[in-house]
Amino acid sequence: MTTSAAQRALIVIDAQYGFMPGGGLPVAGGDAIVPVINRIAPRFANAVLTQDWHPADHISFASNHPGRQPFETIPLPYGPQVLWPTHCVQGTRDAALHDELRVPQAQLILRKGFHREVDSYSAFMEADRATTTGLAAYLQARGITQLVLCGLATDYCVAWSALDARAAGFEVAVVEDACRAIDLNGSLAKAWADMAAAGVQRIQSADVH
Ligand code: VGL
Ligand code: ZN
Repeated sequence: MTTSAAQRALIVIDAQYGFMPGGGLPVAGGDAIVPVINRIAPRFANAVLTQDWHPADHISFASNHPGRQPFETIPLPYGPQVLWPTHCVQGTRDAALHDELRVPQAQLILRKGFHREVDSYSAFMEADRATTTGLAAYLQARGITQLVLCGLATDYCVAWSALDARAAGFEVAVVEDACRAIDLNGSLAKAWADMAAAGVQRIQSADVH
């Protein structure tokens, strides 16, 4: 299938200090993705950046569950929830996009995870699997059909976004070397398997033309 440049968008997931070394929920090598994203970004006429954007009392923070530790899983009304260290609190430096990220043509900065009682790994659907962020409708309204995803973390926000993008009918590729993973209890291998099963293409930055 041929797709014009106008029908394609780069989606940069959560390239925030909170997921980089020194951040609230540091991902190993998280900052190494910035130059890779900067290299591929000029290829895209359309780009969307996302920001994990939590209130301080967010339900996903272990600190808001007395007696619980980060990386434990608890049951919530919408399903199991991993408890995370406090990260990407609204308006803090931890929630800011990396200063060296260069995607000046980005048209939308989408924030997610702002509902206190629901997490949102995906840029499309919150963890209750019912509340939309509006991103699919936005992209569809703009005639965009093909998405190239990168960012943090491969096995959480990137993978959930890629799967929801497929479910919404987009063609989806994930740029592996422009992502880094948390890899909690086999989550990275599972994420790639789930993405492959859903028809997500696994590509490298050198494949982006
Ligand atoms: C993420 C865990 C919690 C991510 C966000 O961006 O992958 N992971 N919040
Ligand atoms: Zn989060």
